[in-house]
Amino acid sequence: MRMQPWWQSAVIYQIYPKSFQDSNGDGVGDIPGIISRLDYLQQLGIDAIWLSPVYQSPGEDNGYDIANYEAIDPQFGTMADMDQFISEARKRHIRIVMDLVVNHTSDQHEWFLSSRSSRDSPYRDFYIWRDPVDGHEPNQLTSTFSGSAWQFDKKTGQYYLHFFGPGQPDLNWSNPQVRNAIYQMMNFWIDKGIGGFRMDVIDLIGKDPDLEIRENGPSLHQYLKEMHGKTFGPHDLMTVGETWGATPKIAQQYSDPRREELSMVFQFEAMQIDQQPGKEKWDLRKFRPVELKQVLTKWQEQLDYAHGWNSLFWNNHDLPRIVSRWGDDQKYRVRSAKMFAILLHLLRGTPYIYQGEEIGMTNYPISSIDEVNDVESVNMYRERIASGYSKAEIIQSINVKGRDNARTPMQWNESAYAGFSAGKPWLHVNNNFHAINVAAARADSNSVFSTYQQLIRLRHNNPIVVKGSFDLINHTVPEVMAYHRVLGDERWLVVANLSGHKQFFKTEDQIKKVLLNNIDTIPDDLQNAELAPYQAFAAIIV
Ligand code: TEU
Repeated sequence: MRMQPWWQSAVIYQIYPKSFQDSNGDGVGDIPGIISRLDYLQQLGIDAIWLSPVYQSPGEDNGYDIANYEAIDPQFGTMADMDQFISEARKRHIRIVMDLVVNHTSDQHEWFLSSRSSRDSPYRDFYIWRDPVDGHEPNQLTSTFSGSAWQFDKKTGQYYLHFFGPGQPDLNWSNPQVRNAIYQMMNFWIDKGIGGFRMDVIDLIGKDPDLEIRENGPSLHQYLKEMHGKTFGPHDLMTVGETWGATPKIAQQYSDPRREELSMVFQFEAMQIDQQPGKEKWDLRKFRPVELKQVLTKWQEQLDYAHGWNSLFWNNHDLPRIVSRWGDDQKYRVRSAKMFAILLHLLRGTPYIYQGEEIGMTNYPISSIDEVNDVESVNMYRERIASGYSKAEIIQSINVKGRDNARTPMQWNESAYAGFSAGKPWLHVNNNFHAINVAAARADSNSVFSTYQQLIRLRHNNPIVVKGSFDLINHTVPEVMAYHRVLGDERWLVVANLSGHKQFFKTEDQIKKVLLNNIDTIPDDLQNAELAPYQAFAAIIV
């Protein structure tokens, strides 16, 4: 039988380096800062760190625009710092998963500088250049960051493709030279002893721009198999692809080990239930717990876990904070943050924690566009003002969905700038840092942090969390999600009230031992129980 890979029982912690810990007072987080917090992460209990980009970059999209894959941006430190980080992490049994942004580079990458310099450049076909059609863009493809995906370049009289900002030209994956250059670079990092790769918008690399095919293009899986063979395949690494367009069937294609592609993918179906169907994330729609329950269940049931794997997450650097988004970040902040943690971490798949989630950090509301840093929100604001939306409406969308919500500096303690930096941070610190910070959470045995710690321990110590089957309990009110995990004779029950109201709950199960809860009182008669607002618990049952 195949050995259980380490990443199936692992919990991974995402660091957004710009906002994690500054060590030199310039207001920007850095690698020495991260090293100084490794003991904290070890106490939390995580197995690996997904490190958002630290490569050399002009920073138009906070590092997702890479100018040199084999150099560290000076604002984050040096390659020596990076090597030290990898080895200090290893001492604590923590692996480093690098962010691999290879759908595009920065327009400052030497490949692009050469590519745009002349039609005869040896690097011309590293990118996607097309002639104007009737003096206009070659077709209707649009950028995720607003406007056309085509940018005209006067010097050589052609357009280049950019699915993100114009400073992020798309690489031409149909060119074998591009693929080999990327594989070489990946091997550079593998040789440094990293733990794997998180692959940015990997479902775009098989694109066919002439047919206006963006994600899940015809060559996608072929490229991933090739990459597997030429880079991480023979090593014990984990890989997770960011795939906004994955269905359970597609996720299976990526993650079935027999296909030799990736370990798992991030899929975003649940993250889109609060937007209007067919519209953008800014077009808000009310959160309905029953829809979340349906989507989570669908993925638990439809992915064949014997031949595939899923990831579990509420948050990342592109998403609003879960406790503000679907919980209650005021009166029930602690309780609802714990409820979301318990609900997610006892599902099947590999959980990811985004920095600050483990202390229940919240969104940062703004009142004017001047307070916004993120390129996606800024461009959307301009575009929507031009098409007649009111300022108030747009600001509301940004407050609910904007990416800066998750990017405010980590709140470590009560000192100036929340202990993040000695100098003025690059992005505002949330004013609630006096109440919500790591020091306060560590001093309180009932904190959100301690719930995350316990959940990680439960996963490490109980194969049922990793391997047990999942069965939804069907007969619940729409606001309650409850499920069983079963492995051999062992049976666990997990119950979560996703609403801020009392709810009734009923099951024939009898509790043998309570494993975890977010309020002191567990209903003693499960045949006719009343759950408090946002109540959640996990128990071994008979
Ligand atoms: O994100 C992919 C992406 O499409 C996001 O921009 C996301 O769709 C958006 O926030 C939702 O509206 C990845 C990175 O995670 C993101 O930070 C980068 O900006 C993007 O790729 C480009 O590299």
